[in-house]
Amino acid sequence: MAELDAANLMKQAVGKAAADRVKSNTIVGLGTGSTTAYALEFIGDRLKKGELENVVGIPTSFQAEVLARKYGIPLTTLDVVDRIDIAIDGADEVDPQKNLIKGGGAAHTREKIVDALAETFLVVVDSGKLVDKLGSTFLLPVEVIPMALTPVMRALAKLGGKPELRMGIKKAGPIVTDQGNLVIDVKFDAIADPAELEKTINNLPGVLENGLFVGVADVILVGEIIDGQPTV
Ligand code: ABF
Repeated sequence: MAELDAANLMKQAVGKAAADRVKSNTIVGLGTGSTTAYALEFIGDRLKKGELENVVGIPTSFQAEVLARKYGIPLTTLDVVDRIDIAIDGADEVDPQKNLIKGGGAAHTREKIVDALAETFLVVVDSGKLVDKLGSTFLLPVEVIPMALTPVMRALAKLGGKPELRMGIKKAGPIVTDQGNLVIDVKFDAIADPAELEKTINNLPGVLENGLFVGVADVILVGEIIDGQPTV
């Protein structure tokens, strides 16, 4: 097996730390992205070893659903459960108030539903995701229904952003979300009031959800390399 680089060693360490916090007899929100993928793998390992029993997952994306099946995590839906005990999910940026930008995987709409419902939302990131102000390194993703693309792009520009339609591999066509919608990535130079911007963007007709997660995260697990060793 290929050796992991530093970024992946941090992701693996933080994924394991998150999986270790999952308890038996719980309903777990299963996030999206490469860091969470390690957590799902370790949850699957613990289930196989019998360290964990009666854990069911609620996936935040088709990607999470596929990985959960691969790692043997039983799945359920929001129609049949009355709670989510813990959600584990990644982020693209984390500020000192635990506010997040998510949506680099185009899954933020379902992620916000699941993560916000969880009793504990555990965010798994490597240290490169920590910022003083949201928007300083990452573009803000906005999921929009296709017929509203142009008016929403104009409205985002009026709010001071630089909007761009997210394209797929080789720029052959736009990325399409699990809901059949499009994603606009918006450059804002450091977001002064994330709570206000989250609400303002979600009020634009045609916007389904944006990637600002304000006041949703409970615990941030950060993977770092200290003295050459991956540490959480
Ligand atoms: C999802 O995956 C997203 O909301 C976030 O955009 C991304 C983080 O991915 P990774 O862990 O691969 O950096 O959690």
